[in-house]
Amino acid sequence: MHLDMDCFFASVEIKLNPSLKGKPVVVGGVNPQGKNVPRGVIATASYEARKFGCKSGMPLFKALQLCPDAIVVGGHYEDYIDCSDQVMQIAARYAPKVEQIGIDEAFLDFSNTEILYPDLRIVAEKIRADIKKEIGITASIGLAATKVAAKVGSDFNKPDGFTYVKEGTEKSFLAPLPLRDLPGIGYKMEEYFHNLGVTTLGQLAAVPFKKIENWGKFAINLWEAANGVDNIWFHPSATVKSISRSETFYKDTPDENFILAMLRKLTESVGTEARAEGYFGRTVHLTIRYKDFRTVSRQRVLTKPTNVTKEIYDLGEILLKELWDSKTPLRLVGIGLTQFGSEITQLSLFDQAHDKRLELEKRIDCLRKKYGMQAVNPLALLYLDPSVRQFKGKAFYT
Ligand code: DCP
Ligand code: CA
Repeated sequence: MHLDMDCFFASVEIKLNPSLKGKPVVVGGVNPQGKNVPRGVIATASYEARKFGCKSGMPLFKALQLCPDAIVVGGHYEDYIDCSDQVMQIAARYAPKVEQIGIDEAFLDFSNTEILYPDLRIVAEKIRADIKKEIGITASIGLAATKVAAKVGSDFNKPDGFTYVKEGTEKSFLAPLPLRDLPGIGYKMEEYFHNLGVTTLGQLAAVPFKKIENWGKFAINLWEAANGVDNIWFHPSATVKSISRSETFYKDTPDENFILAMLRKLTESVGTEARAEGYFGRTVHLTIRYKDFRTVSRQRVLTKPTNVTKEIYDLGEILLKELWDSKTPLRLVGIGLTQFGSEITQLSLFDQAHDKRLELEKRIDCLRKKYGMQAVNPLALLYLDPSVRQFKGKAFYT
């Protein structure tokens, strides 16, 4: 199942100021990473404004040309995060596994829940109703047996829509749709296929594999997706290289210091491996598991690729605090680093703090190699063993 909020930032702005309801609204201000968007570009538009052609990424002046009556709002990033958290919490009420892939969207995994939920269509409608009632904004859901069909399905009846793609009909559901309805296809790729006479997903799916093979890896992925089959894009942790660690606690605990210390310990291990392999990750993902085994994860892109433990941890801590209410006992925490690229040395020329920290951590790596992982410890690890005895005679750093 794929859940996607409708014109998300605009919906939150309308919730904050209900007098905007029913009006054309465009949002300026910030992007999904909380950064200011380039001056004058809109983040999204309400569906009333979309009727005039306004859409994400469009320069504001152009949006106002198309829709002179549009009301420009924005900047309430904290509220977008709050609403996002509430949405994900509602999803986690029903789904055993929630894989959040953006600020306003997630895949909900209902594998092996047939006995609990004989009809997932009812569950989808319950989730949408809960969101509407409790948060006051609308969501669209696509329900399908593959992620690609679910994702395209959630866009199919927007806004406030539900689309059910019966198992076995993924390919025929996708067939009449234009190429751009597939996530990941940019206008350049679309143009490339148009020149070959391929404009719909059905036409793409019908191209013989032999031919697709010659067009390269990207085309193979698209072709698989057009055939309704999940490809590498939809298995981020399974097929793309990722370094991750998780640990189930000795007993469930709501102790924040303990959980943060565990997160730090796990991140030490992730960072050490990334540095040893020479990998620089672009995305940090964090997972928590509640005592009833509900598992929730969230990921975010770093400002620049890194393998510095402290930088990975700092983002992990932010994600943990966004995802967890600091009260409900947890049984597991996990952190991972993905989306590896090559070393971007030029970047570090401008960032002395990053360089210094990397130098420190590399020295610690050397000490640990010689004297063992426990030889040098982050101070926070004391929370894992308050008796301290285990750490006697060891070195600490923060
Ligand atoms: N966003 C952004 N800049 C972009 C695209 C999106 O800042 N270029 C932000 C604003 C969106 C939010 O991320 O509200 C979610 O993005 P979506 O692509 O899901 O778009 P919307 O939720 O706005 O619209 P839709 O109803 O089509 O899902
Ligand atoms: Ca959305």
